[in-house]
Amino acid sequence: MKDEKVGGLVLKNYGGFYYVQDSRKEIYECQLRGKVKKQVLSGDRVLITLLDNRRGILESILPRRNELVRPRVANADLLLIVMAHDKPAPSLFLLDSLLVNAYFNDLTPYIIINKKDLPEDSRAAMIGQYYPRSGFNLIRTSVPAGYGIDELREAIKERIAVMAGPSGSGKSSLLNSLVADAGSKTQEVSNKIGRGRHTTRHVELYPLGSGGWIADTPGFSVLNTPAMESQRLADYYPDFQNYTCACRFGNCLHYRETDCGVKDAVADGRIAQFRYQNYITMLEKLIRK
Ligand SMILES: Nc1nc2c(ncn2[C@@H]2O[C@H](COP(=O)(O)OP(=O)(O)OP(=O)(O)O)[C@@H](O)[C@H]2O)c(=O)[nH]1
Ligand SMILES: [Mg+2]
Ligand SMILES: [Zn+2]
Repeated sequence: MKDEKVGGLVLKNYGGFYYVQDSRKEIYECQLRGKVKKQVLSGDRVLITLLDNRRGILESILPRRNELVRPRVANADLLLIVMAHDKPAPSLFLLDSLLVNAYFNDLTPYIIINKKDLPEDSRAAMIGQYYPRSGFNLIRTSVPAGYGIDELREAIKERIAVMAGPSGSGKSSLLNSLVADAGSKTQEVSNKIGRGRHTTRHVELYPLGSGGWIADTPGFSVLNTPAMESQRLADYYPDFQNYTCACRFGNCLHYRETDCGVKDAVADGRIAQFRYQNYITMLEKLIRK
């Protein structure tokens, strides 16, 4: 046991300790070795020296594959974009912004349409019609009916998932039904954090009994497009890629150009009109910058 080093995953930072889970699912309360200067994030893969009584010393952080700002998590694999059938009605612009952010940060997005037990708003119907046939992952869920939870659990297996979406769409409720079997209890993430308040946020990764981890995030309604060359934006619209070969110009922005394969696809409904409009809104913001 003495001086044995093992690898693990940081689940949370709380009260000055880091809680690190090893491959056998044991959780160690760790103190930070003084020489570690970088900020340790939930999701970090680390090396720890084991002490007695499930304690340890966090020795070093392994290289990160990505690092999100909101929630502040390292090494996330999946972005679960939670929208509701209704209450609140989905925002198509927020959905497309979140998709761009997911691809930009090298996350696999899953569109989760929750509250399947409620009648669907027309925007929820538009999402259901367009995205699955255009190759996006989409799962419908209902927390009270227990619908779709197993499918969601299967998607998260062995991966680190973070959630995003408008306030009230059911992110915390989904998280609670996913982790119930792991015996964890989630606290409500406060929505009041932010503007003018200096509260430190403890982002916690909750292990699922079936494998994988999930983090909650308070809801929000707007999100910036990541800073990039306007030319790059279409790279983060995978459904446009089948049509760009028909653009006359190699550097086509699919904007004011003539002979544009993307605009042709919009004209005959292969790309949804609203999706193209959201692209143009983001593009114009990038051009103006
Ligand atoms: N009918 C129905 N209500 C749901 C469902 N899931 C969640 N709710 C309800 O929707 C409300 C909001 O759920 P939350 O889980 O707090 O939503 P949230 O996305 O975490 O919201 P924020 O934390 O504010 O971002 C609660 O009253 C839930 O009980 C569902 O599938 N169907
Ligand atoms: Mg919540
Ligand atoms: Zn084009």
